[in-house]
Amino acid sequence: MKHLISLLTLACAASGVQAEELFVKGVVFPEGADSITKIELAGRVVPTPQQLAWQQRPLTAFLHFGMNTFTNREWGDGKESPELFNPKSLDTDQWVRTLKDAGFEMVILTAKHHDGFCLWPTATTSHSVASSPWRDGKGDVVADLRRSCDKYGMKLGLYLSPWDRNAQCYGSEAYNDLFVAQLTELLTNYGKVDEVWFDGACGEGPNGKKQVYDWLRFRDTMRDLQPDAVLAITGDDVRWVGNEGGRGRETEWSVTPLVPKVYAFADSVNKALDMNEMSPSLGGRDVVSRASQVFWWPAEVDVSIRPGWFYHETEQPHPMSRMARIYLESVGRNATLLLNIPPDTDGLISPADCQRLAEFHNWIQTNFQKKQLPGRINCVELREDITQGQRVEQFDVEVLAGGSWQKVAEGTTIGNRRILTFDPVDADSIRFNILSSRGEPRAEIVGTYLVKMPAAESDFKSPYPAVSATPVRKLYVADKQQPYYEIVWNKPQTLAGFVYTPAPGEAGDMIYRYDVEVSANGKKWTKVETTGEFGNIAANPIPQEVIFSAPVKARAIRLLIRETAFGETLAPSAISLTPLAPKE
Ligand code: FUL
Repeated sequence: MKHLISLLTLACAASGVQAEELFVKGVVFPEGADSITKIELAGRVVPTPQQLAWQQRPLTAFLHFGMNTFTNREWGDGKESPELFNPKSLDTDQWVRTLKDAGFEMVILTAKHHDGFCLWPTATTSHSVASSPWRDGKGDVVADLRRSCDKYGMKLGLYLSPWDRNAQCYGSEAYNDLFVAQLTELLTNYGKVDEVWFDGACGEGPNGKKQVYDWLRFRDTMRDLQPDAVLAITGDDVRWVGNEGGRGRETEWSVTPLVPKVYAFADSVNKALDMNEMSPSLGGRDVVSRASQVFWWPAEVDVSIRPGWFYHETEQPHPMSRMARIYLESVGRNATLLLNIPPDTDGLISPADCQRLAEFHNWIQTNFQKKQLPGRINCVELREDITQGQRVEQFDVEVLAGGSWQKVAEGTTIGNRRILTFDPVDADSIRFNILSSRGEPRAEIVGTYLVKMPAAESDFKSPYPAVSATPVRKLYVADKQQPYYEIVWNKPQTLAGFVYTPAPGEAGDMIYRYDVEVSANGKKWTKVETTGEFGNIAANPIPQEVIFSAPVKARAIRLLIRETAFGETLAPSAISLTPLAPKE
């Protein structure tokens, strides 16, 4: 099947098509259905009204703020004193105004992260703002944010971490009750909530036990209390794209056989299909043909404007070249962008982030607002009418230039929005050919642009200078069988800390828990860090900077491995370790 749709005849593309039965949110294939039937039915799965509204809002801001902001960590261990939480000038109006001006339509706050500290005065635990010095324990960050959202016309979403490293009852049924009670407070006392985010990370609680979550009960609580909200990640409305680096897939299906965790059969079916959120193909003919049902489960790209999710003084926002790429590879690849902007220790969005947000907004406005007709162009935006399903499987785009048609772009999926860039060309006309689809496609070109990509700039650099080091040697401590990496110098060095850069790849090749020792003579060793954690390293494998509480003088340093991100005491095959000197 080959359709030619020119820019001028787009509006007619869908006319004359017979009404077909559509399946909201998912469809179970009839027993014994063949692949052709399955593909055809998959093309008729459509979003719920809540999912549709959500997919049509391209930009949501994430606000990672809480105990980690004050301890300078990515994952807290739940033992932090509430005394540490004390933002001097917390101003949610500044957050929301900044984000509104930058084009965001919703903000999602980490009401509770894995350390269990609650940003609202919950009745469920004393581990909350009520026990902190901030506003003499009378503050409520969620209530402040609600007021600011109302003031500026912003939607509100809430992140409530199921993993809780503080709750004593974690690892028992009582924790599910506690979680439901927290959810009930948040979804009852703070007005309309449009997205609820249940993170997928699940480690041990304070007793070393893991929790069996009652996902269905959590979901039903949310549906009862906020029926218009979508449930993200471990819910069945919004899917995690599979990485925290800001990349949607080139082939990104909103219809997938991957079963959301909320269903009891998720693990067995996903295992049989050999699929998870990170799989490269989530909705192609190959996987749909093997499945017995499919879901409308569209992707959300969550990524931070900085390397970490929480504010760290030594980090800087990504350069505009990276921000532009993130936009094209999220919003431009059939996903929404959930961009994290972490408020700082004062409780404000930092000046550097405000500036980057303004530049980001300006770049989008300047490059994508004017839907110019062909002339000089290097970008095309395509859309499918997803109210009728996601159907296009293969297409290309041609321009008429110098009297002949030439192909400038090609792709597989379109979905809600697909943006493709190519070398600039002076075009008299443009056409879009659908080469393969699941039933009658409804797709169109919505704009052509001449996009100016920001000049490439390198990303984050540590403000601590590197100490020149002899190559890392990998050795084993014989008695404990605890592998370690060691660096030795022939004269003493002053060390402020180090950076460990995980090699991209498997979680088993990344260090999660570690100790650090230094030595003046290579014989006697002193621990400078015990059971440190590179929190969230598997999902977000960025360089991990560790700064010691005070600089140390040493001739050798060791990084001892307690656990990889895969939970084993093994040495990754290769690591990159850079010792740091104090700042000048
Ligand atoms: C992850 C968490 O572990 C991170 O800390 C962060 O909250 C990110 C958005 O989700 O799974």
